[in-house]
Amino acid sequence: MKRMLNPLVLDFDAAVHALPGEQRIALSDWQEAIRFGCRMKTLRALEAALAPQLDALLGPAFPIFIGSGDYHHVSYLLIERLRHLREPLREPLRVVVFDNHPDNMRYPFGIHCGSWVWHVSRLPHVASVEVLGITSSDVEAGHAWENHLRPLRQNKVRYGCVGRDVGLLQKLGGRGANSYASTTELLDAFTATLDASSAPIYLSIDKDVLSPQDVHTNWDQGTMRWSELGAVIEQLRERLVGCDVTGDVSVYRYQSRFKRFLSGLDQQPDIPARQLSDWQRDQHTLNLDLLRRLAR
Ligand SMILES: [Mn+2]
Repeated sequence: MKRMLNPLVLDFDAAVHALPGEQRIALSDWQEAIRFGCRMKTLRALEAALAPQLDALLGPAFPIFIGSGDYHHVSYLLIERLRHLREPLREPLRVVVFDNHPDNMRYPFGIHCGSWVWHVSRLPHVASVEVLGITSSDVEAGHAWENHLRPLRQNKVRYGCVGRDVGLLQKLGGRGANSYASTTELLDAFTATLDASSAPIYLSIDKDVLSPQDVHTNWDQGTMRWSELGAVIEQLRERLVGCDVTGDVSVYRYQSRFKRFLSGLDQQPDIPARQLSDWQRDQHTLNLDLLRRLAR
């Protein structure tokens, strides 16, 4: 019989409804400091506050729900801490990210939800980071320069885009940048690489990769269907040494004018309260199915 996994909820923003068997850490006091982005020093302070609980919980049995995609940089802490697993990693980690954005952009003020992949690619126990399902214009034309190019040149960070022109990125040496005509082609190409190595996999899902036909998030969304992503997750699950989930939806008004300014640049849409509760209910249904698919 399949066992339901015990999820851990890092509860910054009350986006994630109660999940069966969950443990939940209340972090609303950290919302202003961490949301969207922060100094590395601030992320370290969060790490110190979480360390005792995280070390007891890290591992494949505990998918970690972080809330809105505005917190995706918390994944950096979770991946970094895998160095402290009781059973050390047998070989360097393959980090697989599903996201509508590369999350590998330049950001001079510390770390944020759009730059954390670059930080992860520099960790010594990480072999590669694949970001799959990108349909954002972040990878094209005038935005190409905003990407961290070095890990793309080294093939340490790889993009699997859908329907995007990555010609300029490739001209700049970004051989890790690829685009496919459809989600199906992208996922077929990805799953064909799975048998080539036995590297342990860390899975990070930002549900903004999904079509708005499945769920709504805080960000502009991709075209992948949950049925497609769910099937890939079932193929990966035996290899997972960790998993986190963002892309649940919440509303927040920053006290900091600086953060209001930065997040305004990204044109996140306003979400009416009524719509928010409907969207969170749909997200909850999907989260339950995700837990079923992760269970072994
Ligand atoms: Mn993300």
